[in-house]
Amino acid sequence: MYDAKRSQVGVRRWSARTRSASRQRVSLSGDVDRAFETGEFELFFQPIVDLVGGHIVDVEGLVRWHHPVHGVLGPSAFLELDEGIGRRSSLDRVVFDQAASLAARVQAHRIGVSVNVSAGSLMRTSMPSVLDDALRRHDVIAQRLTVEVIEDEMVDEHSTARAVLGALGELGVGIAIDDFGTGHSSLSRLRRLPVTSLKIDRSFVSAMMSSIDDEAIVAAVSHLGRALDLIVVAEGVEDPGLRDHVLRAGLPVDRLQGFAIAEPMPAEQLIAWIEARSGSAVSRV
Ligand code: G
Ligand code: MN
Repeated sequence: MYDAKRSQVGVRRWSARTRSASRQRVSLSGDVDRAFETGEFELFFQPIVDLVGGHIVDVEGLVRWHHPVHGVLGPSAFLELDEGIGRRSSLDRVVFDQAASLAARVQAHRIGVSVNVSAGSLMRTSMPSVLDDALRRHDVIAQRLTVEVIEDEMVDEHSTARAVLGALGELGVGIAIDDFGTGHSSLSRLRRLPVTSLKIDRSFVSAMMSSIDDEAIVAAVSHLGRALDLIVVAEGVEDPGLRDHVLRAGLPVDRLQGFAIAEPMPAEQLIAWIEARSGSAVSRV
């Protein structure tokens, strides 16, 4: 009986699906070097609008890998792998460069760009200068760029991460706590670190129209953000009625992001989206 159970577990562990997943990981890992050489990583951009006016004020850059065989892959398919082999610094370089390039094109429209960095990036003391280089090359002021870090990765107990965040703060780039409300948060961390905005996790935002509890969490977090003078972003806006709902409830949310506003899109499509909404041209350079 025990043996049978054990072998069942064994069968499940080594199912065809798992094997093909691990084969894919191995093959992806071998593909990463080529991907950097041939420029297969592309930053997509998702608009972030201000609550009251509905104008685009920022975009979040989300990396995609145009894999010649597997198609378009999101970060969950390759970030861990990239981290594991210590190549995240190359990915940061690509991401910062594409983010700064777009920021240069949209800065006349007063639109900023946000990028995601991982715990691994926060452990690299060279990261702020890699970002600074990208900003200088594209002639973008630091204030136009925001670095997003998920709550649990903002380990201020670790002196390297704290120094890196401090250096980013000194550069003048914004620092956002991403997916706020899902991690192990120390509220005092919000005061100690040079945080400038707080993104309320999409699980609360997407459920707030149908759940009083989730609305209570969004209300509490947004009031906390406002009290600490942070820009409060609600991410995961999937219901077109959410904007009115938040306005009626008088919640101190500054910005909205989500599929109900726009999905992540390539730079050229974003430029067209901005031009269609603003009626004015965006730099082609
Ligand atoms: O962890 P972070 O907030 O950076 O994740 C951004 C991810 O959320 C992207 O993959 C993006 O495509 C996705 N996303 C953006 N808007 C929405 C939304 O309205 N609903 C859901 N479920 N996901 C979204
Ligand atoms: Mn993010």
